[in-house]
Amino acid sequence: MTKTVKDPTAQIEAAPTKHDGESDTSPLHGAPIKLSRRSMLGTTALAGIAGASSGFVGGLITSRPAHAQSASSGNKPEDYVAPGQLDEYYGIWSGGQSGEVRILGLPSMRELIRIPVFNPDFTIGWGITNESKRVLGKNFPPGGDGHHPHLSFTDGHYDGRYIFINDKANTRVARIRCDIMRTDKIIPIPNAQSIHGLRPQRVPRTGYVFCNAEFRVPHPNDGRDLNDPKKYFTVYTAINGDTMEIAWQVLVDGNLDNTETDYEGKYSAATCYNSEDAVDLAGMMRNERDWVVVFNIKRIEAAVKAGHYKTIGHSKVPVVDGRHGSKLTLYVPVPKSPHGINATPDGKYVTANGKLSPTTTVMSWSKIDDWFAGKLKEPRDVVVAEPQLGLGPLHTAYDGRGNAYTTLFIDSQIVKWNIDDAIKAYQGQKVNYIRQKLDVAYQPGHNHTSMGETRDADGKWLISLNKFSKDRFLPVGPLHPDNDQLIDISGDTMKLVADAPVYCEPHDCTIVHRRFLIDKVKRKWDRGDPFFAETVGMAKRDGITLEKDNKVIRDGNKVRVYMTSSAPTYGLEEFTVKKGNEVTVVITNVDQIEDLTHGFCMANYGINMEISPQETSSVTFVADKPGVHWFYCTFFCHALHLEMRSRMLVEA
Ligand code: CUK
Ligand code: CUA
Repeated sequence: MTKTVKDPTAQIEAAPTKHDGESDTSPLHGAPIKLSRRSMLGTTALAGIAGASSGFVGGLITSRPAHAQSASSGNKPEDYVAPGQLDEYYGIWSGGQSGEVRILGLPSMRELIRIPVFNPDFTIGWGITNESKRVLGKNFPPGGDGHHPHLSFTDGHYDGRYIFINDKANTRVARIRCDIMRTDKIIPIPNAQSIHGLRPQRVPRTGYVFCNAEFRVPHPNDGRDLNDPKKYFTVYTAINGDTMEIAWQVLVDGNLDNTETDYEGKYSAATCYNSEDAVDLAGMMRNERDWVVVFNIKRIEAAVKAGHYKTIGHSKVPVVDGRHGSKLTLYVPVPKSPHGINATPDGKYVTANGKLSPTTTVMSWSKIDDWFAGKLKEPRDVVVAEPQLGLGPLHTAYDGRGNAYTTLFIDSQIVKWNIDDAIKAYQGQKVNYIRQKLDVAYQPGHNHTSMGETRDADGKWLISLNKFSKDRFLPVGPLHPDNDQLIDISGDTMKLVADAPVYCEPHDCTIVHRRFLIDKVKRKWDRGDPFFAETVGMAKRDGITLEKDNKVIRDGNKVRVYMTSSAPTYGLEEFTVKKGNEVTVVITNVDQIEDLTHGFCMANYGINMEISPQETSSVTFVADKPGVHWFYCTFFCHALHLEMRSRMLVEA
């Protein structure tokens, strides 16, 4: 991932937005707010937009020529990070359909490392080594579709323990250890199909990891009720983030899209874009309002404890009923097919972005308290603002100074707006809450501010994750990279700073100040690390001291080969096995020097793995090809790196 120069074409549209032809009172609103004509898209128009597989995107964006920046000013761009300097922020990027997580440095947007999660990876041997197979499971699917990487919290601050991410493709959730930046758990979610939204509990800590199953399916989904969508359901899931076991699930009405949690540990909430329970596009867009479901965590825990749950099929997970009428949930009607849901860092509000409505709905957590306490009549009474922002609002991020930044997918803009002013406008005051609209290139989905999903929101940087790059980069074939744009939000106006092409399709990211991670990240392995503890246990049973022994253990048809690696040699110059033997090679990198990684590649066996300083890695394969097979080091480790190779002799 390379960054490009500053974009001098950054357009700033003067606030306020013009509401041409203001005349209609929105039927979507509780309060009388004037909506512009173009916001009044009926279902037919929306169907046109959603259905236009070709024309709509190309038609709506105006292609801007890429301007090369003349470096004449001599000013360093805001994102300049000099050679040898460290970035101020870690960017935790979803790798989308690649199934990986990527770690970037910000503001440079330099890609630092990739963490294979749901995907096999030949570089480090993810999906090849025994250690990774224990995480992936035996018959792991070839990949995953990661959308939402989020760090664990303690009291609303990042605590640098874990990153969690969903797999929409194969209905799983993974955990990455921040200290080694390696995936350590992947679990399937039962009674569900397609895990989409994911958010760790903020307070008191993570705690729960909440995740949404997006697709409604029969329960159990074993061939019954195939064509009876009325019997389809979906569930909201709470995972115990410490054990990665499922704590409970909640049966809901409609589907689930994105999820969010509060700053008090009382509630989580999810958007629903299919309150219609439809199985076709037009049907899913029929209602003018869908809803946000709010989950009352204490009440759900009490219901589980009291045994007020059922189980589904073979799963033992307690499933409580949170459908309409349940005391465990609150359904807030919200226009229209809402998508992103984001809590403000002051802990007061949560916004649901309208997607097919030009509005964002702002709800108050304390009013949600009141509703559950029976003090409010209507679910909509928890709404405190519903600003009209522009077309296709998807996600909102915050600067910690009372401003919100919402992506407008259809308008291809980021709109900056003020939360307090939006609340005043909802109460009928004449205030302009729009601060600025900034064109982005093109069609943004998620955005994220530096530290913006924590109490430590610092309002310095905003990332716009754009789905289309069109003409912004050198052409590289029919598949274009996405374009992640870095925006400086430290001043009164947003300033576009850099374009960063990325391999498709990072839906989401988080931006973490380095002070929350830099001291937690290990620079070499601890010999006692649980990641390879099972392999250490096997060696112990074989009477092997991994740090010094170079030995072959024969155990019937099984052969275990233990060796060290130390630049530029393996501990064994050769080992001999018989054709058909099941061979396990265990390598311990005894080098102590930071960054001195070795590899192990067995020629013509499809095997490669990484062994970083003080790490033990192992791989098991059947020696099915007789002959001489050189194994060699794949990480350039020494002037004699090419000579770091030995032989496996396979007897016929
Ligand atoms: S979702 Cu993709 S742009 Cu999976 Cu968070 Cu909104
Ligand atoms: Cu060891 Cu190259």
